[in-house]
Amino acid sequence: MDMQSTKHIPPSSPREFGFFLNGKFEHACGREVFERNSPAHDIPVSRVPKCTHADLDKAVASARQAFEDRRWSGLAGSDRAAVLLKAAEIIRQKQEEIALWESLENGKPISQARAEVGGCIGMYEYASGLARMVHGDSFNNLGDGMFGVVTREPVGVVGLITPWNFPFLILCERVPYILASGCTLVVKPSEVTSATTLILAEILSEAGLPEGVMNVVTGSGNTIGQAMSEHMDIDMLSFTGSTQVGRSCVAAASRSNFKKLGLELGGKNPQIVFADADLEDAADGVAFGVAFNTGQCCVSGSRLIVEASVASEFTELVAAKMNKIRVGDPLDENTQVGAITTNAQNKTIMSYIVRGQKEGATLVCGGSQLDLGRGQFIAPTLFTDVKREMAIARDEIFGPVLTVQNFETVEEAVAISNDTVYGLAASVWTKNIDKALMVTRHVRAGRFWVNTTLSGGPELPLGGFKQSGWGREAGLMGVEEYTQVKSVHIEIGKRSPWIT
Ligand code: TXE
Repeated sequence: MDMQSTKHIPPSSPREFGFFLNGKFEHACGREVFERNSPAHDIPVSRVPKCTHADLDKAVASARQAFEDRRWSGLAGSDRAAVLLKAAEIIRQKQEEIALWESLENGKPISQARAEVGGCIGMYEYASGLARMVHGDSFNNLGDGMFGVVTREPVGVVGLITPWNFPFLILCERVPYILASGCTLVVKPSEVTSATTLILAEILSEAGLPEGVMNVVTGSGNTIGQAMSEHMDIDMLSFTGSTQVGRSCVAAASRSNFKKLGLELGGKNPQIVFADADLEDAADGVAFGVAFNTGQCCVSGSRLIVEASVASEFTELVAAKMNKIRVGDPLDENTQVGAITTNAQNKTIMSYIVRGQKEGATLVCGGSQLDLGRGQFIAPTLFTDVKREMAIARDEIFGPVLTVQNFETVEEAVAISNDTVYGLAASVWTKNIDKALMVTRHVRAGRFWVNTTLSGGPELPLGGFKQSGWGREAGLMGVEEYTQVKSVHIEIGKRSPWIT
């Protein structure tokens, strides 16, 4: 099928999804349901059950049973790899269906959703290799009487809480790696974008994942999410979302069972542009970096930090690019930027735009809601005359809003870049290798791009410095995070007695 020629329309009635427990779907059956409206079309597209605490306990018990009887962790890595490879194949077959649900629930352009699902296939393929290669270490240098072996064991039952901005991509930056480690899972997707997580559970089951290894509970963050972070039988929690909720996960872990935590939280990521950069390329990259996914992106390049000598020329180039971005119906193949995902997020972004103007920044382009007849859309927005203390320069807005600050020296560029509580990502644009390396060394961020932005793949780990989180996902580290290390000391030969 030629994907690009597929013309999608929103469904005429919402699709009912169940939650996924011990290898099968459980339907609402009297539970309250959460109905999701497409943020671009203002019509209901899906319904998921609001799971109860009892449902969560069953899901955790199912994952616990599957972990303890070793139906997954006891397999050879090659057997786990076979399931992950099969899943990759089924995702490829269902790419269009998954992309459609991403687009309907999140509001992102179908072309972008399709590309994201395509990227996810590679995550399963890559993680399948890691299932076979994850290993420990050995020490043969401890003297003739001792041999040391370091093994890695799966950490156990993992709770995974995901957000609504990249429901499938963020899920797949974690699930295949967690499964490669041998852990079992209880996943809670965002209540507004649960469809593709439920579709994935079915795909994995079809690929041969044993029952109970991956369970999905649906429901809100402050009930089910909170209960997961407090749960005594979840060994590790991977949370992606706001820094505020990340903080509450840390508190909940400390008052429950000290579960291990992986946290990917907010960002206020710099785009550093030197005068010697290819300004045309950089302007395109900067506009893309802030507007992609309507800026609802933890690694969004939301702070432009530009060398003063080219600041006005460069800002004009960026504004011209931003004005040309095609904002519209996500189901239209030509759309580059779709709808704002939630009403709350829409309000947050608009309130920051108002606040920026009140605080004295100059609005160069955008700044308003776009009326497309239905849905919620915001024009890509650019502010100059931004001071470091302004809220638009400090807070994660999570929208298509770019602020501009100027610098004179490399040191100043680094200082402005680091003037944030976050440290998730950064980009630098220059043709001078020394400047690129100095900035890359001194800016504190977990992901860095040189003369590009927002690229990625299954090999490189993801995660943040400072208040952007703990730990790393994806890559080999993304499997190792879900393991515990055991050191084994093996005595060789006759013991030299302590008591004689
Ligand atoms: O996030 P929440 P929200 C940032 C972004 C955005 C802000 C608020 O700045 O404006 O967060 O968005 C679950 N215990 N990011 O309110 O609440 C929730 O159900 C456990 C950055 O939507 O953090 C969902 O599954 N879980 C970000 C997930 O947490 C809880 C992505 C994220 O929701 C919970 C999204 C609780 N008490 C927002 N409360 C990124 N890093 O990419 C909610 N949740």
